[in-house]
Amino acid sequence: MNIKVFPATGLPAASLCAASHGAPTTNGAPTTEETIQVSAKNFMFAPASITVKAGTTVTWVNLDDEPHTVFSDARLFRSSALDTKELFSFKFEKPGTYHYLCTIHPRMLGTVVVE
Ligand SMILES: [Cu+2]
Repeated sequence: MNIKVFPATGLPAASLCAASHGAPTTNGAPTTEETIQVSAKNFMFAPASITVKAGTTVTWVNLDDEPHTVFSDARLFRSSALDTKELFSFKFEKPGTYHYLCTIHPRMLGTVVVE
């Protein structure tokens, strides 16, 4: 038996994805909400040292075939073991200098300076 399926016509195209922060249309103009990506690759964090503004979210991505972690010296944040292509994010609210490492490969060191 055929069941008649009504095509979903007449629905408005998904309403404009409301940009959560009224970013100007200028391409690439950063607002106060920024995301910076750091990769873990070849057993190094790259870039190993970054400087960001307070309120910036830093996202680490593991591009190696080995698991890595992101572990703050000050225990401000710690990821679980990230498999290939897995992400870990942390939002830096307070200015300061934050050192971190990979607990599996402690020679992997990185620094986030928050201004
Ligand atoms: Cu590692």
